[in-house]
Amino acid sequence: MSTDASTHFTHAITRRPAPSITAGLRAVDIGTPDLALMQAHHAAYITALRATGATVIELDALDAYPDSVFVEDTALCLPQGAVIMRPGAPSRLGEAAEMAPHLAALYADIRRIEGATSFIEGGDILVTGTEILVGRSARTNADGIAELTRLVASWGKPVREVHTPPGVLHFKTDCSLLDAKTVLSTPRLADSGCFDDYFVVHTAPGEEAAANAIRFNHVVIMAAGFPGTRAAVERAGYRVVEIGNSECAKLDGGMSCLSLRFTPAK
Ligand code: CIR
Repeated sequence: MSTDASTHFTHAITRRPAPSITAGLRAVDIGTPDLALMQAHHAAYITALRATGATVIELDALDAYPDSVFVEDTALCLPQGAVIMRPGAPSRLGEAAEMAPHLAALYADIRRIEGATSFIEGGDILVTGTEILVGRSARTNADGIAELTRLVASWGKPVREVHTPPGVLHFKTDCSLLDAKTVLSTPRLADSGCFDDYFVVHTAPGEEAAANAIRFNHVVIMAAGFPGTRAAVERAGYRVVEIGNSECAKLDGGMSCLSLRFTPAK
């Protein structure tokens, strides 16, 4: 496995799930999340991140924002600096400003998506070894992508716009980076051709929900319960850690959504 900056990080930020999580956004109502079980899964997730040697910052719950446990959507963190997003879900817009001071404490260079018509969420952004893929979705629009492209133009990786499959919340709902040039993807997303320049490990049939994983230092953290996909990732040479995701899944959330992962510039 490589030690590329796109897969190796010194820091992660998480936020504790709030009691209001029961009011979190969901595409289809398949049941109310159980806060206690979500807290247990969240604690196991943080333990897995810390076990890699990273510093994990745990922010307090924000009851005013039911989806605020899904911190990934609030920012894009690159080695050179961080960009504060403008979430496309109105109930989540204020979460970005809540994250900004925590990143400002770690990064000298903080930039912001500010345009009134610009919307973009971190779940639509996959940073690989060579580029920044941004999926247009119900949450991320052309103006948001254009603004991000301008903001990161001097940071070394080009932005490439891609498309999130219809009915899928975020681009990364359906894919994850395994190493600088290798992705885990659902066949429906890979079939769009967006990963033609990458090695692709496919999710197993019926296990599309396993696609949202994270490569974090020497491990791949995956949602529990997808044995076919786990086996494919292990066959490709990766060490897998499984975390329960039953409660976040009720809100269309997965492993990537629960953290910002980064190595801040000094
Ligand atoms: C939402 O609909 O915004 C949340 N219920 C789930 C956000 C998941 N975030 C992510 O995939 N990055």
